[in-house]
Amino acid sequence: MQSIFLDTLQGKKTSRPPVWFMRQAGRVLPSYMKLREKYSFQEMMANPKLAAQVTLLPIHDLGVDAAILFSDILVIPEAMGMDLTFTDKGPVFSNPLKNEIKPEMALQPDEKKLEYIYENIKEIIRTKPANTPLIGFCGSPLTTFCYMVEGISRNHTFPEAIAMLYKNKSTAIKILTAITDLSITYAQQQIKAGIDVFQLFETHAGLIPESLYKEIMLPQVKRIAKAVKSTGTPFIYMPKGIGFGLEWIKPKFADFVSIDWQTPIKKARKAVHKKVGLQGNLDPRLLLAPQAVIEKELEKYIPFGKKNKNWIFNLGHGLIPQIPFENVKFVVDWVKNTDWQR
Ligand code: 1CP
Repeated sequence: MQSIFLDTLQGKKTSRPPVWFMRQAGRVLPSYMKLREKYSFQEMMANPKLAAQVTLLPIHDLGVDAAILFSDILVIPEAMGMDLTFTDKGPVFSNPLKNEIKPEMALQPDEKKLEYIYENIKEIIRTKPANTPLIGFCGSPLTTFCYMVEGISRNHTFPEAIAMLYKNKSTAIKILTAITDLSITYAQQQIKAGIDVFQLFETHAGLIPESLYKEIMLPQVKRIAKAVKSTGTPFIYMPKGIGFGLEWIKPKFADFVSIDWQTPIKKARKAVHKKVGLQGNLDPRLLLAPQAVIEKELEKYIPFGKKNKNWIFNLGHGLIPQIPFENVKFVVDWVKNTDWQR
């Protein structure tokens, strides 16, 4: 049996859309929370057996059509020499770049610091059920840069990081280039270790004007995309808040684009090149509502799913910790059992 997820990515006709969720391997799973009582997030990432186990929890517990590597986008700054801790309030860097006089000089990229992740990938591949595709990922340069400059995420606005793009553009570009260079090596090594698909998480695309994104960020993002696509690995781009920038996404750049919950999926379909597939875009907060309310919203996707075969069911952003496991499972079962009339 082939994978419905890989078939869809390759443009084949399938009886239903494949389904997986961003942040599926985390706090909505009771099995994950049980492991977290014993181990910290960083302990689990550093242990190939635990990292593989957590990566595969959503396959066993939810029945999703793909696994995503259990890791974090902030391993790139860590491999550039920044001291990172995952606290209950989120990730924190002890030495944010905003405190450095010459921030570009403070970074010391060391690709060897990422090697443990390739070992985790190999362990996942050894232990995963047959035909379970594995998604590898990294953060997009802007999103990674925001955390590196500010050190923490305060209301997701990152004013000092964004200000640096205007006040100290050449320094910002040097940092963004260094992030991109290491991300390219990282993506290539994930592919070598055996991932099937690569997703680039640009959570904070909507923080800057479209023109600035196009000028500074897009060239870097395209370098990562090219490095991935040149290996024949499907490339999914998730630019949350990109707005009209969806029009830039052509097949040469990305195979699929993940649509945020702000953008109506039908409008996204019109904006994005027709040969680029879509992923998305249910509002994760809907999953806090009763199942009857969830089902009504899900039904609205049927006409879209009937017409559009190059579509992967997902959320418009990651699962949030408050969401009940039963509601996540309800969505997976609904997508799998609905007659999509294809
Ligand atoms: O305490 C814990 O158990 C740790 C919680 C946690 C988990 C499970 C963090 C801290 N990261 C992760 C895993 C993670 N992060 C994955 C793995 C697979 C999956 O389940 O999807 C992925 C793909 C990420 C990516 C990530 N990390 C992004 C981009 C995607 C997104 O959701 O926007 C971002 C912005 C981060 C930073 C981060 N790491 C962790 C937290 C709590 C945050 C967000 C901080 C913030 O901005 O508020």
